[in-house]
This record gives sequence, structure tokens and C-alpha cells, in this order.
Amino acid sequence: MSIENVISSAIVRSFCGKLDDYLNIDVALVGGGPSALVAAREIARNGFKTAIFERKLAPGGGTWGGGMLFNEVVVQDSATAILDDFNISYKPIADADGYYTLDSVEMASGLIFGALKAGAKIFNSISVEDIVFKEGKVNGLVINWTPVERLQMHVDPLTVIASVVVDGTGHPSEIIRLATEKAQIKLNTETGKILGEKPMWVDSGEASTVTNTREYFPGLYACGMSANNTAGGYRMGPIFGGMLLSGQKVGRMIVDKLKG
Ligand code: 48F
Repeated sequence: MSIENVISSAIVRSFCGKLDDYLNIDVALVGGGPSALVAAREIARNGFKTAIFERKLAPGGGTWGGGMLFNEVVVQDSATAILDDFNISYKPIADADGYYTLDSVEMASGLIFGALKAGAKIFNSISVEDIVFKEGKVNGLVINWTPVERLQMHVDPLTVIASVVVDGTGHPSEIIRLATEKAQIKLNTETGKILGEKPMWVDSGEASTVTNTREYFPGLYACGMSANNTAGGYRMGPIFGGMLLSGQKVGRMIVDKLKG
């Protein structure tokens, strides 16, 4: 076999084996933002089969660009243990006790690496376009290549079956929205519907991101900004403690549930 053939064949066989192995899993996370990456590490390190499906080529979500493309972000005391666990560095802000700055590129790459090294798989350039909904429960995801979605090609999708689905899609809460609009499910919120994100109020948003992280319907959880949008929390901008703690919370909740 020529080297050209070896390379192509190895990639095709390796990728297809990986995808085939992950068509029936314990936990499917939609979106590879910071909250889902922390959750994926937590769940995978507990031995559960875990995959993230990320629409973009690069996972990391809103982490890379810091604040207004100044590639630094802020994290508070309560979340530094999570950064330590991922081996991500941070430095104190001189005039603000308990707050730290860190390089957003180190944070994005560190979270991705940490999730992968714990055993989670990340499938990038794949968009989740629907849920599998059977017998009153969310059972998995309907997936397609992002270029197919972007070019609006008329190509049928494939499915991933999962015991638990996590909406980590950030501000739009895409999966929760699909579930309410297409499966017409009633959410575990005040109105049974998505309440929608409120304007910026940093400390309230940071706290509510964690409070709002929960199971919204049997088999369907939300974390990060998706949880905050679903339950009507305030936004917070480039401070990331709430996102990290939300990921840790949803990860622990799911591990407890799966361990029974
Ligand atoms: O928004 P995002 O970074 O998620 P997060 O964990 O973190 C929010 C912060 O980055 C920031 C913030 C903190 O102050 O407010 O915004 O809540 O990442 C969401 C990821 O989900 C992907 C999207 O490309 C992004 O990388 N995504 C969204 N919809 C889909 C999706 C979909 N339908 N299929 C696959 N991926």
C-alpha cells in the first residue's frame, strides 16, 4: 500500500470506529463551551461513555475571545479549584480580592485537553439538529455535518442514542428550544417554557447560572448560559467562574443519577 493510501485509510477507519463506538452512549453533551467541557471531564472520569458534539471546527465556545477580543478572562475564588484540576494558570487581580485573570487561549485549550484526557470524546464540525424523543423521554440526538447544515444540503441526518442529553449550547439554548417547540415538552421552569436571558448583572448572573443548572425534563439537562437563558437569569460577560461551576454541578448530578 502506498503511504498516501495508508494515511487516508487509517484516518477513515479510525474515525468511523470512533463514531460507531459512540452512537450509543451514556451522556451526549451538545456544544463544547466551558461548562460542557468541565461537565464532560467530570462524567468521563467517573467511567461513563461521554461525548460532546460541537458545531464549530474548534470547541471552546465563547472562551477564546476573552472580553471584546482582549484574550483574557476573569475567574473568581470559588472556581479556581476547577482551574487547578485542569492545570490552567491564573493570576490575582491586584485591587480585587478573590478575582483572577487568565489567558483565554490557555483556558480554552486547557479545558478541551482536560475533557479529552479524562476520556470524553469530542466530535467537532457536527451540528445537533434535533432530539430523539420516545415515550415521553429525551433519548438522544439527531446529528449532521455542519457544512451540510450551513449549505442547507438536503441530506438526512444520523442519530446518537444517549441515557442523558445536556444542552450546553450557550445563549440560544438550542436543544431546550427544539424540545419545547417540536416535542412540546413542559420544562421544569416557572412557566414550563424558556424564560429568556435578562440583561447584564454580573454577580446575579454568576450565581443564577449555577442555580439554574438542572434537569429540565426527564433525560434533558442544561448547563452554562443555556441554563441561564432557560430559567431567565442575568448575563455576566467575560467572567467564567459560574460557567465552570455549572459544568461541575451538572457533571456531578449526572454521575449521581447514572450511578443510581
Ligand atoms: O456559549 P458557549 O461558550 O457555552 P457556555 O458553556 O459558556 C458561555 C460563555 O462562553 C460566555 C458567557 C460567559 O460569561 O456568557 O458566552 O454556556 O458555547 C456553546 C457552544 O455550543 C455550540 C456552539 O458552537 C458553541 O461552541 N453549539 C450551539 N448550538 C449547537 C452547538 C448545536 N445545535 N450543535 C452543536 N453545537
